Amino acid sequence: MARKRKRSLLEQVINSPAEKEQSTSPKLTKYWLQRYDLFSRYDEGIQMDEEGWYSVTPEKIAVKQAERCRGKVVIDCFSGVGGNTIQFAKVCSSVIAIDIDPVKVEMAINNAMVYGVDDRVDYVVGDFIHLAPSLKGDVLFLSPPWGGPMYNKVEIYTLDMLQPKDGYKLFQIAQTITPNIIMFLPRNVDLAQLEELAWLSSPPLTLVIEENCVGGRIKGITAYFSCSAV
Ligand code: MGP
Ligand code: SAH
Repeated sequence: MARKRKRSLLEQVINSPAEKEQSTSPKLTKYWLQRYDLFSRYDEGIQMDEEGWYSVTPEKIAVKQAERCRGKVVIDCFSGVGGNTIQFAKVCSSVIAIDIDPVKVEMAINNAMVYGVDDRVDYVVGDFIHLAPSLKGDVLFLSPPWGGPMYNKVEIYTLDMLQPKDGYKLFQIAQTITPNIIMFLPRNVDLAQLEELAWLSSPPLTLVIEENCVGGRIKGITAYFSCSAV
């Protein structure tokens, strides 16, 4: 149903005052200044909302994460406005993109259209936690809400701070689908907890941790869990 509205949505975005609003809202200015790091094709009609601005994975990072999933069936469990979904669509055999917020899904479809990959993604509006028992895929990508832009006010970000469930629960649910799990997490995340997740799994999982930088600044940490090379 969401797909039917994609063309009109794209036209509205291109012609709307959204760009002006986004550039003048003080709390979003910092992100707007980074707009081309977030989406290199930003000027071609990319659509964002407030949560989208502060949560989207910068394009360069999303490209790298997607490269690890080349040729696989990927489930983007918290797809937001589609920063990761677009890059998965370019290199993966298929992509399921899930978000609980229908507005985000509309924006993600629009944004995938900008990149010419909208027909390579199956979009689902829904709660990942409820959908999990019916999902099948090779790789699960988790970039859940971190609790807003204040996530970095604590020295060490612990996994229980993740939403909509704590990181242990999210990981446990993910493992019922596949052991190949990728988590995009705050730069101040407790690395010892990630190691614990890997070695407490049965059988223990391989863990690769990647620090993700843009313009020399660390933006986040990607944890790649697998029972074999992903
Ligand atoms: P940031 O720390 O808010 O921005 O988010 P920045 O520019 O690094 O701020 P600085 O002033 O500290 O330099 C950095 C990156 O983290 C964003 O670009 C998003 O990719 C990611 N991110 C931030 N938040 C709050 C979330 C979130 O809630 N969920 C997800 N999945 N990613 C987030
Ligand atoms: N990786 C995305 C950003 C994800 S932000 C990008 O690059 O654009 C986290 C997203 O999780 C938000 O869009 C929020 O709506 C969604 N979300 C929150 N709870 C959810 C749930 N239970 N199931 C699915 N999506 C959820």
